[in-house]
Amino acid sequence: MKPVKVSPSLMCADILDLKRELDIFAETGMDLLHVDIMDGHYAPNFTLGPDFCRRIAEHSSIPLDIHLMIENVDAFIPAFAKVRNAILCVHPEAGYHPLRSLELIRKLGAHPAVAVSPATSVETVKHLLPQAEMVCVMTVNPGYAGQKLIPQTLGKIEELTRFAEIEGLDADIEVDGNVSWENIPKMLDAGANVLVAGTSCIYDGKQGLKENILRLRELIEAHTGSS
Ligand code: S6P
Ligand code: MG
Repeated sequence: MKPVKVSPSLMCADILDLKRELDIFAETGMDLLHVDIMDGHYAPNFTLGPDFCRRIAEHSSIPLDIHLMIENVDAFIPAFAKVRNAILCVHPEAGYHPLRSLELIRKLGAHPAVAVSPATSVETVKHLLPQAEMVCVMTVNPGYAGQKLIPQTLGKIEELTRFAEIEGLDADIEVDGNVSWENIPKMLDAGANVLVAGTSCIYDGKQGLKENILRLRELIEAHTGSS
């Protein structure tokens, strides 16, 4: 199994205390920083944008994992591709030619990734995987933090894991949505190796951020034998 990576969701961060939280992520060795971008059309909410991403990348050396839940994504890829060493993740059902979007991301020097919404079939992304470095399996509907896991999405992680193995593809498999203490073991068993950490684990408010990150590390280690 690949080493498990953690990608804290900045949508869940305390915006007034962001610098301290970014320093905790550096200190605790977080692998990626998950940034949700929404447009009020494809996703029914508004969150962060390219200026926010650029500012974060100036302060933190952790690569950004930018989740583009937006329509007309090709028009915005150039702005996000300016962020150093970023993963740009697109939704195939939000545009007409997702392969073209992935190629544009690569051409502009960023890392292409593709997301699967809960109601999107794995078949749709199978044809995109050779051009993607990561596939993000959404286990909640796009739009909000704090939602409940849609159970049938776990089977999609398994399906993609098997497909990647059979085809010899090296894409990381990320899981996004209700990545909770209870759900993490099932997600890892299904084959996910990148966990988006939000209000269900590191931002659960029950302990401090640092304590929760250490708890998450321990859970991953106990479950996989690696941290
Ligand atoms: C949802 C978004 C996610 C959330 C994440 C929050 O549209 O793509 O990345 O930020 O799900 O985590 P949680 O634990 O509150 O579900
Ligand atoms: Mg997300």
